[in-house]
Amino acid sequence: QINEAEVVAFSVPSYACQRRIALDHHNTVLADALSLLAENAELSDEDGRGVAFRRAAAVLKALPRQVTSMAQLKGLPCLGGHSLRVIKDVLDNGASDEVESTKRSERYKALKVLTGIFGVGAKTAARWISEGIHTLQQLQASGHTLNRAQQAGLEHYDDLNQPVTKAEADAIGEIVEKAVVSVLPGAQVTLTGGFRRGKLAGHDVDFLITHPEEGREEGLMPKVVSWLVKQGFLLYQKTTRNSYLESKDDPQSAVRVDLVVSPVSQFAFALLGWTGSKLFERELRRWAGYEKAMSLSSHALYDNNQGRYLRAASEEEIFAHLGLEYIPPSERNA
Ligand code: DCP
Ligand code: MG
Repeated sequence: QINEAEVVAFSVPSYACQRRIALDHHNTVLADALSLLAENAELSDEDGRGVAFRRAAAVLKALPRQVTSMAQLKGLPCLGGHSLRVIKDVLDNGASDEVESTKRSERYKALKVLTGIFGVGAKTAARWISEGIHTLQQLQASGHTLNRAQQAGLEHYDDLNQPVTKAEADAIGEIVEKAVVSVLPGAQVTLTGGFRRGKLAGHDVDFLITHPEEGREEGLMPKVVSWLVKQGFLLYQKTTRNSYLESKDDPQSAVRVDLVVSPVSQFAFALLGWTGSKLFERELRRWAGYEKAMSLSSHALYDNNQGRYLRAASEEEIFAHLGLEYIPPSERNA
């Protein structure tokens, strides 16, 4: 006998940037299942499906208790039919057939292995798979010419796929700090990305660099890079941002590092834009566009109605411009 009054449906705001999502939450099993399907969609170059699963996972992460019945999910945003089927499967059977068979599929495994190479994206991996290449050995035997980033990525494959710990991130932060102040005294380095959100491990270490005097940061990136190269640290640089470091004392260990330089007038936007999570960022931009007629980037915020850029010296001011409650980095883990 079902007592309807006992089923308390949860309530969650529509946009992930309106929710506080800490690293620890109450629905890890369900969120992990949906995240795996999101990852598989992203690896298959189906970003729309990927975002749909990410949004569904982020709703579950925001719930105040563990989900035990489908009835609790009534009225929640972002839960489409596909996500609901996966959730039901997990609640009924302890696991989802679709998730388990995806994990076991040759295609998913090959996509993981190949995109694990620094410089290889979903499209390249898919092309190789269509040629029957599923492993690093098969890739090497195929005679494909890899670009410089990919060659380096292959050479340091194991290192670059090893999660970076917070301790390593801090050690690298000291090196970057030293490089930056050596080439531009007074410049400031801020840890962004997952580590700023409180994660204890990450796939890379993200830093944002600025100088309190506008304009002084110009031309800083190449100088920082050449300082690091001279010290024997920097192995390879892909673009102005993606790069990775190799430790001088231990040539075996390589770590991905992302460096971003921002003029101080844009610093708050860059800080907000590079702290993540990726879904949180996407939702902030969606909120800005759809709800406020504003365009947000990691450089600026433009108000389409007023026809002007809105200045901000802090993340708090940007949230205020957007009409959102301030969410601290540790609760942006959507
Ligand atoms: N970012 C973004 N969109 C992208 C890439 C990055 O919004 N396509 C922003 C949000 C990310 C931040 O940059 O959180 C850093 O990118 P990472 O890929 O390093 O993401 P995280 O640091 O969050 O994760 P990890 O711990 O795996 O490094
Ligand atoms: Mg990161």
